[in-house]
Amino acid sequence: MQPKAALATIECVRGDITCQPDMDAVVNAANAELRPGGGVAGAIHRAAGPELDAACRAHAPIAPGQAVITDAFGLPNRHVIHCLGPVYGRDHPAETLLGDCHRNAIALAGDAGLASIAFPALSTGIFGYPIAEAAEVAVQAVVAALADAGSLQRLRFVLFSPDDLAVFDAALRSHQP
Ligand code: AR6
Repeated sequence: MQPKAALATIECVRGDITCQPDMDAVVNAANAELRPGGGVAGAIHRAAGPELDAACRAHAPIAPGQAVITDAFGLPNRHVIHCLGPVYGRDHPAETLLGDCHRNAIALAGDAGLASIAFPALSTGIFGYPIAEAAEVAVQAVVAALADAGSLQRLRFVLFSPDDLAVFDAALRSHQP
């Protein structure tokens, strides 16, 4: 019988998703057309360069909850995994769609044999998802998905503000005492 693989570690840090050089993949809070846009998507496309925009064209458009993987070009990572989170109050059921983003991103990372992945707080900026609700959904989804995630050993949530970091830390503690 194969020994059961050790569970992946999950951590929360304050920082910029474009400055995570020790992660195999970073997740983009994308728009449906996978174009640069603002927030995380703007920062990722600026750091990756125009080749990322060109690579995204073949995959667009995507639907809420969906994830697609590309190379990372100028970013210090191997891949970008682009997720379209739900617009809060418009895309239903928001909790399922936000969970799907995390589950689908982890599945793509596992299929690509990646060891590490970093997520921003998907949907909590321009898309308006309240941070505490989003943290609960995100943490619950990744804890469950990592139990079956093959190669993945490390998962990181990268939060832009100290307040958002505190909220994600609390959600993580409540799921991993
Ligand atoms: N690193 C980490 N977190 C960041 C960064 C960064 N560089 N920049 C912003 N955040 P958002 P969404 C935080 O709006 O809500 C875009 O225009 C931010 O404080 O990027 O999913 C796309 O084109 C917030 O907590 O993503 C879409 O149209 C979180 O990341 C739309 O916005 C997500 O903010 C996607 O909206």
